Amino acid sequence: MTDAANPTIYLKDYTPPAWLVEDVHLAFRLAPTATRVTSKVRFTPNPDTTDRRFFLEGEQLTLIRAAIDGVEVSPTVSPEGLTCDVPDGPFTWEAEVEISPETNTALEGLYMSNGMYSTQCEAQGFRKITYYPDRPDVMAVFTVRIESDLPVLLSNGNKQAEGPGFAEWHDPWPKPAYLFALVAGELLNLPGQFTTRSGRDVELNVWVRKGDEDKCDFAMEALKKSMTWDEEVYGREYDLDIFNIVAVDDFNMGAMENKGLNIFNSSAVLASPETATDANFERIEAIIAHEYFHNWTGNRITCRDWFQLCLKEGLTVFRDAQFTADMRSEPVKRISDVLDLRGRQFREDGGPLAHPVRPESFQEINNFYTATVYEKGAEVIGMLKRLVGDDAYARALDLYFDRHDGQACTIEDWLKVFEDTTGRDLSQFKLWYSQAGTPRVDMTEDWADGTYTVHLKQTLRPTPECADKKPQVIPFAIGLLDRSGAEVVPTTLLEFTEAEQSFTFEGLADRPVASPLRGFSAPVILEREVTHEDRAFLLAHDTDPFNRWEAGRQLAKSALLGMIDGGQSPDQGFLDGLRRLVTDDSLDPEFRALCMGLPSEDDLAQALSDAGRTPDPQAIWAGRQAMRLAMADTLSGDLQPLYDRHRVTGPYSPDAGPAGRRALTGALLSLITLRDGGAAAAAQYETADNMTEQLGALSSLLAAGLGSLQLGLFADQWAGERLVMDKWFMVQVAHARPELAAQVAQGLTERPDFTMTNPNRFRAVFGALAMNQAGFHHASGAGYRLMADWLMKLDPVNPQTTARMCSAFQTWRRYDADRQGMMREQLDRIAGLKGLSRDTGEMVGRILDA
Ligand code: B3K
Ligand code: ZN
Repeated sequence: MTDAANPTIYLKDYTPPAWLVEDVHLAFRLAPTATRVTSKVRFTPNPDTTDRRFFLEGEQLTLIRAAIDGVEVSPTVSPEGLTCDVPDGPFTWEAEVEISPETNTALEGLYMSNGMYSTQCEAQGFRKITYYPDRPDVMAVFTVRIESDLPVLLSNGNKQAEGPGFAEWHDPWPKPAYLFALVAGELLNLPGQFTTRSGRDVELNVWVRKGDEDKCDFAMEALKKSMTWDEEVYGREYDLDIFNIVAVDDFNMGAMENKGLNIFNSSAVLASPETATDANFERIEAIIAHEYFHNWTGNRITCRDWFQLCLKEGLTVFRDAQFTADMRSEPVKRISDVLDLRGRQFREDGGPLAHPVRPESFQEINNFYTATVYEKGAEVIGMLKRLVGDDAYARALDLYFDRHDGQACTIEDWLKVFEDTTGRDLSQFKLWYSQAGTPRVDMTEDWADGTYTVHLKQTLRPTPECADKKPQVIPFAIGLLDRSGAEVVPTTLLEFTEAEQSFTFEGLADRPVASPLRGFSAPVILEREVTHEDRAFLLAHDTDPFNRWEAGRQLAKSALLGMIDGGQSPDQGFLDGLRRLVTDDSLDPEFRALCMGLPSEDDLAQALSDAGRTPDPQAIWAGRQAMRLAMADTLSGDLQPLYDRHRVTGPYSPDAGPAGRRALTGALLSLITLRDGGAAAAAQYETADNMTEQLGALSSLLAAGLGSLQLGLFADQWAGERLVMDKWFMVQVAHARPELAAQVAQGLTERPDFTMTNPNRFRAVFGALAMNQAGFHHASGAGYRLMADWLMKLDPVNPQTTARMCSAFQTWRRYDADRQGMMREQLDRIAGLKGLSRDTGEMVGRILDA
């Protein structure tokens, strides 16, 4: 779906900028509805092109005046920007514009949130601040003056002057406009200090609104750990005298890596034991690290154009995953990442929103900050590292930083450093960046005369950008075990490059048990015939922790599918295996908790659909409920003793050890609550001194159809805590029975503390509704209708968040004709909305068109 107002932009049309920027001076006179922005930009002709057209992007700006080399000019202004006659050689552009931060609810550009000014410029928000070449390959040195009566005035770089009512900042590192940031408000800071290994003293600050100052310590510690880790592991030091983090309540995503001034959704910074869960702490640590790591992978080396987004995002996600694995447990991190990848990225790759890791076209780039670009983008880096080895990876990265520092780069530049380091030809590997879809690998095995052979076959479904897919390079890690559980062939990396390929292992005494795709060495769907016994054997004995978990997962999945689709009763073999694992105190508690988690409703729907069946969301929900009851019964005598043994006592710590034990006791409590009428959960709720246990108890109760008393107590206790109340909104919708989910969500929107201008609150209700699969897909269609009603209300307020949430409908073709019809009707309604945003229009169009 494309039209004149929403043109499609193509990678193949890239041309270099006609004009480069040497430096920029910006001055802001802040006022809620009439902020004045003056800009002074020194332009020079780009020697790499003869194109001299002059166009500055600018949207929703009121131009007050413009001048070139001090002489007033009258540019031709359109809704997208302006053009004007310019000299042949270098010149100075000056402009003054007026903008209205207070009415900017889209949260892109300069906006106000609870009385503070904040910015979000990535990807194309700077053009809502002033006229400028708003593209990442124009990098410039920025100097910024802010005038306001507010006490705290921040921008990028180092502070060079301040006085009553103003501050001036200078960032010596050339950067694209998308990394510009400004914050002004009545903020308090938690100060900190870091000395880099070459001796630079860096002032650190976490800035928050009054009342939140007791929730910053963890973020500060996470920042220091990240700074140390990047020095130790990647040899990367921080490069300014100050590093500021600011928490903002109204924010479209997690956080933003603006140079020297990272701006965060308050949910990704603020944490105290009483208000944040273990999962929140872990997420905060990972996001702080992610944004900090962008200083090198994203800021010092940025993207030539937005099609190269994975260059910074895939690499930075990969780096933050390495960091978390080092800080916590490597297997647990890998398992969690694969769960997330399969849950979000495989779903995207398998439906109408599938796109390559490096997309080749878009209408609205904000729609491509996706699981594919981020998470599959990180998997691609992981595969590259596996293929070349750790040493070559480290050398290639050193070369990347040396060769490209200060540049705006492409995936070709990235792969070239690996080719130059290793002498490898990566042209086939590059297909991972251009072919959408999740490869399916079919595996069969042979055994004869001491030789074991594995036969692999890869297929990739056609997607709009390419019908005839070529085989990709798949690093396939495999180990072989004997029947005693000893490893007869340790983990070996097979380079699987053909459509079909066989690999042999000779000189074996007995037929081995294969442990394929260890550590999930490639983002593929592995299909193979494997006996129940072999899966149970791997669950008990695999030396690769990921595959041990995977074996349990596959057993759970086939047991559940047998119940949902085949009317079978819960598989006792699976239940007994699970019991052995859960009661084995030699195993990491968090690993055991992960093993207790069943495949999600959406995973099961996807599995059924892959097998050519039509998933029935209600039957899936009932199957999971029945399995959980069967787990509670099989583990019955073990549950309470295990819970008592692992319950953490003493002061709260968010470290991986105690957090892992709380994950296990939380999983146990949810089973106990299915059979004890809620007594244990009510007791935990009462005695909990931390949010993990308080919310865990509440969730267990709600999941068992109990907990109305605690729900009321919770709201009374936390009425003033925005982030805690988001959890309260969320759990009710998440655990609502399918036939009530839409009604519960609707009821919550009628509360005075529900608001559409805060994305966290909106997501708490409607993100949870989309996650509650049986509720969202309830046969009445109430879930679909409510979702569409609210997306249509949100679109004029905040197009970015609306567009993102449309993905709730991306799986519509999986379902029966009635549901398909109802979802289509809602998508058509959204598509027909008068004045629909480009963001939402593109998403709905893609979902419907495929
Ligand atoms: N780079 C930002 C994301 C910007 C999203 C714009 N819609 C955060 C991150 O990935 O670190
Ligand atoms: Zn990022």
